[in-house]
Amino acid sequence: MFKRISSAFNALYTTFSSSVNSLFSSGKLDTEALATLEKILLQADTGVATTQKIIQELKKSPDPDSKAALSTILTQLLAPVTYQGDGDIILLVGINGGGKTTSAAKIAALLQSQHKTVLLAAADTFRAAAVEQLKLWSERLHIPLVTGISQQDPSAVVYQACAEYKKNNYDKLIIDTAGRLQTKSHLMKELEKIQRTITKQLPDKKITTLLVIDSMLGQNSLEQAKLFNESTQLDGIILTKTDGTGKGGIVFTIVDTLKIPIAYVTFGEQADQIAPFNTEKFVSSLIGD
Ligand SMILES: Nc1nc2c(ncn2[C@@H]2O[C@H](COP(=O)(O)OP(=O)(O)OP(=O)(O)O)[C@@H](O)[C@H]2O)c(=O)[nH]1
Ligand SMILES: [Mg+2]
Repeated sequence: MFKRISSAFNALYTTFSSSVNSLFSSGKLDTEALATLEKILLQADTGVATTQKIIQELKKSPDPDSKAALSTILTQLLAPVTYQGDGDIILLVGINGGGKTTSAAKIAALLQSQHKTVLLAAADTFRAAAVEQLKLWSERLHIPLVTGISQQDPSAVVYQACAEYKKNNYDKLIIDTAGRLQTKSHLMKELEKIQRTITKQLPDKKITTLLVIDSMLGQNSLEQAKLFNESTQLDGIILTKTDGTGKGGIVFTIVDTLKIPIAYVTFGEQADQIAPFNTEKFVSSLIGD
């Protein structure tokens, strides 16, 4: 399990990587080559503002023709925001279909493989199927799960889960939430209530709130992230479905624009298809050494 970290990044960088490498192999980066690089960055979903920043930095670099210069610029762009690691309580939030429930199971499996005791909580009481989905994972992975009944207040499930977590001294509690409620403000209020419930129940525990984003949504994912970031304190992002994109540039846009670190990258539908994000590894996979 969990030996596939490189393949997590593979899908994100392959197109980008081969284009960048062929560009630098021709030696000098003239105006035309810089325009091509700009195009490659934009096609990889880097976004206009961040792309401009990268190109400007490269022009200013004493050695703009070297891949090393680009590598340094990209690393520096990501470096100021690094993920501080998982707290005791991991709360997954995001728009419906992004991959919250699957990511909850994947993180639970990853932590379990590190010999941590894990409790899952199904706080998406909005849809009965959502609870069933997490229940299946819980059975498959042999990880205990706290559920409520359909339409129950999600915070009531979280309350129960916190009590169970405390009582049996678990290392980690992972909470799956709903992606869709009546309105966006309902959703945000619900998340605030869940966070308040945890803080009240477990005042000494560190809560990590992770926004789950579908990488296939490209620039739209940035809009989603902004929306959540406005009303919730986010500690990191889980970028999902990287197996379907080839557009690793979104990583730079998210980090550069929102200053939120990428915590995990997920790919595929198996429990072990998740990798902690690592800046150096990501940049070197992207443009080679
Ligand atoms: N290929 C691929 N599919 C994924 C990945 N993560 C999740 N999925 C699939 O995407 C779909 C939605 O995932 P869920 O985990 O149910 O998403 P969610 O955010 O919980 O959705 P809601 O509960 O509706 O808010 C499911 O079919 C998952 O199997 C991934 O990393 N790669
Ligand atoms: Mg779900």
